[in-house]
Amino acid sequence: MTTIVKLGGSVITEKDRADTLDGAALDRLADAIAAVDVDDLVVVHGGGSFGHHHASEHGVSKTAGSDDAGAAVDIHGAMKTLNEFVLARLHDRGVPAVPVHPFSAATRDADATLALPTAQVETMLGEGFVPVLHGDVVAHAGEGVTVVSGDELVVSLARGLDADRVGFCSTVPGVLDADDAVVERIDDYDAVADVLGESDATDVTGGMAGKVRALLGLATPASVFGPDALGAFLSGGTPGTLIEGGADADG
Ligand code: IP8
Repeated sequence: MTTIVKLGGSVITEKDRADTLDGAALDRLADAIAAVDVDDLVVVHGGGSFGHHHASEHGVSKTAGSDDAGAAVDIHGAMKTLNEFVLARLHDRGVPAVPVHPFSAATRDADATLALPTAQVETMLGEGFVPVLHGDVVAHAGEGVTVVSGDELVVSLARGLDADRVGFCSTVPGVLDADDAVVERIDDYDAVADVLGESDATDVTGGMAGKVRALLGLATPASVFGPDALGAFLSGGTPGTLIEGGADADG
């Protein structure tokens, strides 16, 4: 049983202050991960005030690239720093976490399609490690480097590893409807398009609409939940919103 969990960058960092960890929040998530013995767990984390701050300083996004090596190393370096914080908190609790840096492994082709080889992650899982990936920059044909988000990595890993469960630990307790109540289950984008807002801008900034659409394209069921529910998810529950595209939707 392979489980992939994404720790949102806004959850583990202080989004408004550059390069600032929310250590207390990360401690609580690391506690939850250490408390449940999940077989074959892959962790992915976002950029928060580390990656996004440096990416925006260099004008780099998922679509706007840079061929400046200094910019690439700066953004990647900020993400490696955050990754080291995550690893350290997991190690403190005995979780056998090891880093995987997407910049060294993944690419985007000229159509912006992401390719993330998974043999390394699979071998790590087989050896009992918990691979910890992160949003990063990747070499992008014709663009230099662009940002790869943690959400994109989760979707790619879910397909590549044929994962059984995917979880997004986000700042909100799930996908919210117009009254801010958590939508329990989504199996059809049109049914929730109104509350999610159907704008391209939302997608580019990695908002909930783009996330839901991408997750509906997966054969793997995905849960979106808040930080307090990470333990419940890892224990096999479905807190927050369950997004199920269906068995035919293998993308
Ligand atoms: O927070 C972004 O990852 P995300 C990573 O998952 C960078 O969107 C480098 C900005």
